[in-house]
Amino acid sequence: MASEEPTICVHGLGYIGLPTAAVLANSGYDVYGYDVDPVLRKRLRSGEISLDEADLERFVKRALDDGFTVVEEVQPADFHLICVPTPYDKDLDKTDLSYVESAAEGISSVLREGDRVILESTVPPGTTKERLQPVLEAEGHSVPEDIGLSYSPETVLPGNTLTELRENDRLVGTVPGCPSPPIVAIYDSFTSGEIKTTTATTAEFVKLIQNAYRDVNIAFANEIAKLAQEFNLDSREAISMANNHPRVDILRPGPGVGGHCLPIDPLFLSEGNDIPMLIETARGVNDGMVEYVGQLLRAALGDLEGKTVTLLGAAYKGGVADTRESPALALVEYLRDENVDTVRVTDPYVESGATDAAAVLNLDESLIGADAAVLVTDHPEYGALSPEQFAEWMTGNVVVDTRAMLNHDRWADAGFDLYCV
Ligand code: SAJ
Repeated sequence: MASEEPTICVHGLGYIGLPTAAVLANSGYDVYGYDVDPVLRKRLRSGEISLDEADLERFVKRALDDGFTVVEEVQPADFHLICVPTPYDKDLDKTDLSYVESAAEGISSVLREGDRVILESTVPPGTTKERLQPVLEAEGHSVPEDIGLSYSPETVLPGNTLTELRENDRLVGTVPGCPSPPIVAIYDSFTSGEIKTTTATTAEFVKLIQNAYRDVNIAFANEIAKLAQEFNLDSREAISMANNHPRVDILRPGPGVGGHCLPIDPLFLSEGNDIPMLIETARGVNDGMVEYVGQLLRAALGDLEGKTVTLLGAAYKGGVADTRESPALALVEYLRDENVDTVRVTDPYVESGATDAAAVLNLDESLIGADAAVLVTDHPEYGALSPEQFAEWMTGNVVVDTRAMLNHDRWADAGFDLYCV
């Protein structure tokens, strides 16, 4: 370990803080990691790490053996990196910034002249300057005179965290008057991507419009899928051909948009005020896909009452175990409201008991006696599902493929009626 390197304290050891601490330690910094959860701290210290991504887990384990220390109390450090959750309270129409503020209180108690604080959590524009700065200044320090303050959003794609942490371009936004080069040097030590500098508020805004853009693009793809069905056309083939144009890049239709980012971040832009019409409509289109899938099922099965329906996938997208805001769980609720007799869920990544919405069963036990199966999550394993095996387990012959992963002819040959979004 190069002891002349600055020290860094990472606050919040979740799916961003933990890998970020690990890449920083790997770059030669002395890194302290602090999380308010004592059980998590203890587990991490005993090497018990369970992350969705195997390569990431190995990488974090190695860092914990060398350069990255999980600490019981916030430590003084040259740089403080805040990576805590910022949930959105839909009842209050407000972002819950309490984790950011309590991390800032912890930091302010150990702040020294010349230290620098960087916020990475997704927040409404203006948060760094208007909410974080006053807490840091409560103990007599002042930004930018003796403390540096910046915002640098993480942009990693869950499922590809390590690669994107080390390769994505990075935005470093500073509060006016604070120099950006020391912060740029930190990110430059581990990313091969380009680092651009701006103001903290612009960087906060950019993070939100990136996710809102993706949400709107997927909503467009979902609308195209519905339109294509009216014309009896294959929407994926049409989108793929449209994308051959050098300035067209439409995303993929599906059962709706889940995860903690795309469905939530657009709300940060307005916080209780009128959300821009296009963004709000896109949210409605994507949330409405669950009902569209329900209509496909109804068209295939007739009355849904008394039926048994199996959902393939509980996670919000393929290859991850995260069920937050998952379209699958919204579909469970929708089908129950439609008086479906039994809704079963299976998922190779999600542990049984991981969600309150439904028990997660093994593939075979979820399908025995089912009238219909709905492929909701694009887990790579689902491309290899066997229609002959399904025919043995299921009572009915209806399959709805919301991700276009199944080979239509093969499933039809095995006697299935296959419906696709
Ligand atoms: N989805 C589709 N069609 C597509 C792509 C995605 O229906 O063509 C669905 C997915 O199935 C999923 C949802 O959208 O339900 C979101 O998945 P995602 O892979 O698009 O994004 P996230 O939420 O996993 O990660 C996003 C990323 N943002 C952007 O690409 C602009 C990631 O880079 C961010 O770091 C992350 O949000 C975040 O933390 O904000």
